[in-house]
Amino acid sequence: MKKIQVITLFPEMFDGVFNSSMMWKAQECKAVEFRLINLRDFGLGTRKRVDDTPYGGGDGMLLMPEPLFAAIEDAKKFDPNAKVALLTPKGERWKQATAQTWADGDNGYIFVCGRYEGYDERILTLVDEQVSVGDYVLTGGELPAMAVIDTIVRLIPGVLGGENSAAIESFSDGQTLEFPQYTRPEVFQGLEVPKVLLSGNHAEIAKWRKENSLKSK
Ligand code: 4HQ
Repeated sequence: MKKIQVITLFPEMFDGVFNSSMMWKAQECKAVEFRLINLRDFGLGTRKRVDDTPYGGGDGMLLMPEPLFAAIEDAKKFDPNAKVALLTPKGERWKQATAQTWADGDNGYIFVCGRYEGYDERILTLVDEQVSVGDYVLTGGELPAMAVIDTIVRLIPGVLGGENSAAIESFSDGQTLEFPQYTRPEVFQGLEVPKVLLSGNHAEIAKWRKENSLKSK
């Protein structure tokens, strides 16, 4: 069973996502175990402080090292072999092929979701992987973590049905995106389904689909 832990100041953001059908099924069939860690629990002092101003001046606040180190230590106690993944726009762009590697491996993951203007750079001494979901700036690492976790969990063997996973395999080489698809009705608001798809000619259909598959960037 793959252990996926998330360190965040907003654990409630994950409730809907972790209880959605695919994620729920993944936990039900013991493919994955989620653990949410509230960074606030490791805050300093009676005010449970987690952020402070940057040395050298500048706008905004940074996550302090002490609460993050303590939260990661707690996560490692639960799963000693887990890799620590930090969500950051400076990270390597998340790809389907990486999702496959992380789903296949035996180790769990600890996702660290930052807030504010970032974190004290010394946190990087505990980080194994820096991941970005794209070249834009979000308010926190929570939405990227949810996207990344979703891509991993659905690839864990047994999470999606047998027929499904076979279908995924043929299109998750990380290069090919899916061809256009249609369902009933044959004509909708004057828009027709391509004739070849109604032909019953499987060779022609396969050829059409190949020609109409997108190459990802
Ligand atoms: N963040 N891909 C967390 C991102 C981001 C991204 C900005 C991460 C804010 C605090 N994370 N900090 N893009 O925009 O992963």
